[in-house]
Amino acid sequence: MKPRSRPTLVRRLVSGLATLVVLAVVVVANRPMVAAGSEALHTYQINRQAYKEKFGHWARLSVPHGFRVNAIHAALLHTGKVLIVAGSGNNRDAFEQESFRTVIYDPATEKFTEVETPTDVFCAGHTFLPNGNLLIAGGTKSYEVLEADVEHPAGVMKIKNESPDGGPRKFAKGTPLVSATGYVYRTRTDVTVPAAKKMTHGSTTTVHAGEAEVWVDAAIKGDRAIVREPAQYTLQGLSGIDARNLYGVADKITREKQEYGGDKTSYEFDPVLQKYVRTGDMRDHRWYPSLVGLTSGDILAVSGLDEFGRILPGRNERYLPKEKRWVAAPELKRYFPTYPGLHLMADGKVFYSGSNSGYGSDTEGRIPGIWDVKRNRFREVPGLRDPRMTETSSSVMLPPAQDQRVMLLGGGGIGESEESTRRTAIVDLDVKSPAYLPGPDLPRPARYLSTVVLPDDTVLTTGGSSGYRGGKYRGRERSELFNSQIYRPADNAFVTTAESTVGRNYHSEAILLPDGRVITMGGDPLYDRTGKNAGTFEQRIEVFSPPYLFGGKRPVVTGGPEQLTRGEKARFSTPDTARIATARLLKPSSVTHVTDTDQRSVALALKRSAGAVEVTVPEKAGLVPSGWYMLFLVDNKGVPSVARWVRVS
Ligand SMILES: [Cu+2]
Repeated sequence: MKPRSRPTLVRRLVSGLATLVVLAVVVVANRPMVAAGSEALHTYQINRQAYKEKFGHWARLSVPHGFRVNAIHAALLHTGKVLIVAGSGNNRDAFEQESFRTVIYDPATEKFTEVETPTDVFCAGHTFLPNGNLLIAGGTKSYEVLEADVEHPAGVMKIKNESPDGGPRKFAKGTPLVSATGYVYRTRTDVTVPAAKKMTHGSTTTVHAGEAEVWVDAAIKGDRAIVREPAQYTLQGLSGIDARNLYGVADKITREKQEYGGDKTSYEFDPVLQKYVRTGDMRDHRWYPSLVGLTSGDILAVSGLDEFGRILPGRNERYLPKEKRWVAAPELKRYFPTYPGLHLMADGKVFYSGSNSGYGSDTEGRIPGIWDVKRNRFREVPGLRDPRMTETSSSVMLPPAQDQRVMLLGGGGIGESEESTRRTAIVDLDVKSPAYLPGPDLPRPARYLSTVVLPDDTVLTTGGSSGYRGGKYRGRERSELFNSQIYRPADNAFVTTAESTVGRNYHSEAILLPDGRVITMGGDPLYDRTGKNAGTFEQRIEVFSPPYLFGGKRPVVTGGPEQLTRGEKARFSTPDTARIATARLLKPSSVTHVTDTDQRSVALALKRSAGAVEVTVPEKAGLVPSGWYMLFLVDNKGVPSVARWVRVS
């Protein structure tokens, strides 16, 4: 739905008067109806042109029944369509039935399309490649098992093979291993253990055992088969030399909670074919990784839980787009919590804002800083207020990217903490000793805020909740936030906008559309309104039209090249030359868990000429990474054009 054109004055007066008459009748004649009356008044208010001009307007998107999915991931493709990925959508039944969902929404035609989803990409990481494909890596290999549901003691067994001869050894699912005390544990899946490796240094030869990890579950229920210390286990049925060479070791076998396990599958999603195209697998399994593009053109995958639900101890890896494969990056070993908020800087370094989705250590990897990915050095950035509340916070590179300023917003305490903060903070990465400085407080404490860079150099913040996953906060059962606001970097202040009508917490996202509107999706409350039963995933979609869409006639871009080159000029024709004030390249969003390593707005130097503007693309790849962008021309009242898609290299 496009924003409606301005109705005539007469029509506005007539409809306004009619509503007022209805209201008066309702209030006077029917006192118990006053509440409904105030709702009608609210509806009247928010639909007034003057209101929309000041606060913008929210509208519900009608989604055909078959296309309602749990929007866990979303990205704007260069075809102008919105990729909405659920995978199993945080739904155990869907996971077990291998019902993985992806839909594409086209805002231009309002049509939805289903896309075949080969594996469970739920909780993968993603970022756009220079060719416009969306690299999607990782996902879910296994669902969590809560402590109360763990009946059989279980643990990760490392099966070792001391023999360099006889090649790799395969053990089928259900293979029994026996403890010294006689308890039996069975492998949960097939496992292949490589042969030992012989290493010769001069005259000495050493043998390095081959090893592979696998989940094992005790054959009996209850606590008796729990083992709390590291121990060795024998593989039942082996004899002679095999029994000596092949055995299991485990740190512990307990009835503790089993976390979600990561997957190592990786795809390039092709926006034109609308298809997942498999690439080489990742080296590690990753659940909740962040993917960030580097100036070299490589993509870095950082953090995540491994296939056994353990946080990766700093093992990161690189994707080589030309070869479509992943390689280990031991030179970039560095520990981060899951979904770290990473932003590529103009000089090629990577800023870690401190935003994250938790898991792992409560203290390690929580301090924001600048990561020099050439030397693997990390320089901490001090000054953050509420430094213990970075989990579920959001961070965004403020517009324009040339300012090299990142804002961090809200966040909550570690894990299922009920605490959250109103704090925002801004760091200027361009100064000699970057430090966070306080920004304006949010109207309310907030986690999971969606932040969207708009073409007029402002940032919309919407959604979120004060409590953990929309739940309890200071005595209330529900804590979703309906207030939205726009941050104006020029004034360092928030201005209030219209309120959304759908609450969104965990697993929600918002992205800028090429027509200047913002689409919001998702929300995954832990509990329902009573606070007692499981919550249901929010499948309704809303679209926000910012005030600038009611600010008058939009400038138009009528022609120009599709290909732009860094450091070079390009001409775009427009009948609105005289009033064009700025030109911006907006990198399309690719967002999950309020983490978006792509989103940024790059200012273009602008020269007006008759019937056209000439823009200059900045030179630095750290400022304007290769890929597809939306070119917006913005007039002197802050009204943006509809975007034109361009490809920068
Ligand atoms: Cu999640």
